[in-house]
Amino acid sequence: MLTLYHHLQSPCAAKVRTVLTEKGLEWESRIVDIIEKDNLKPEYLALHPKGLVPTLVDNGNVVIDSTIVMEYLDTAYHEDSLKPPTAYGQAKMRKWTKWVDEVQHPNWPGLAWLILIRPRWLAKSDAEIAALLAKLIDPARRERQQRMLGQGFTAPEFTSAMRIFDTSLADMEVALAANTWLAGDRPSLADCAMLPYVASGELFGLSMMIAQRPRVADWLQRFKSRPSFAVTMPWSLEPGIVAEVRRHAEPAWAAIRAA
Ligand SMILES: N[C@@H](CCC(=O)N[C@@H](CS)C(=O)NCC(=O)O)C(=O)O
Repeated sequence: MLTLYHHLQSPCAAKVRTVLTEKGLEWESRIVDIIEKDNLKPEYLALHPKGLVPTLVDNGNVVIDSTIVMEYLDTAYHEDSLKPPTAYGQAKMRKWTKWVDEVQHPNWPGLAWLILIRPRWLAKSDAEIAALLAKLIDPARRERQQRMLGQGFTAPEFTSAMRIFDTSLADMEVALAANTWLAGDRPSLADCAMLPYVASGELFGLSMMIAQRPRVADWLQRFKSRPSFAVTMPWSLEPGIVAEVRRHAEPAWAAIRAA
């Protein structure tokens, strides 16, 4: 039995949901509320010592770190492989998963945290916020969240996130000129890794940046017509949530337009 501990708005968890669905695997869902920091409760830390989502448990075997989880699933359940058949194709695929792990994801909170989490934290009392921050294990994460909470869209993390997202889209446009999907002519773990970021970017209101890259726009449309999309990004299909997200993102785009 496969059990996934995850959160609907976590792109790392969304990567794994895409793989599970693309491969037609059955799995049990356990939502971990990362906004209220349930990920830092002892029972979850026993599974994932860094207190991050996602965590996959497969018949008692615990697998953490979304790229490792994706690779694990594709190897353990090898039918309908999401790895390109050639060594070169796999090298191209891992270029993308490495980019996501090392650059795209570490810079993502400058957009996602500000839009999805900050508004909910701002509704809390100082004591409640202090208690949430105190739970964080990683001092760098605590410092970053504190800064973004205070500075909002003027935080340096916002500028970096926009720059990195733009680089991702530009590189994707180049890759998609050579192949239908990022690492070949079939969807692979590379596509599963980038999907949550591009789809969330569109949801946040960055459609113009995507539209400037017609191949990326087409890639996103193709993904949206696959059954995995509703499982990858279920929250993006609920009009109430979309409207709320857009409302929280609006100050960012207003600042950019004014500049
Ligand atoms: N390298 C990890 C990163 C996981 C990660 O950053 N997870 C975020 C959500 S996308 C999280 O759990 N955040 C909780 C927190 O910041 O307290 C992976 O790929 O799984």
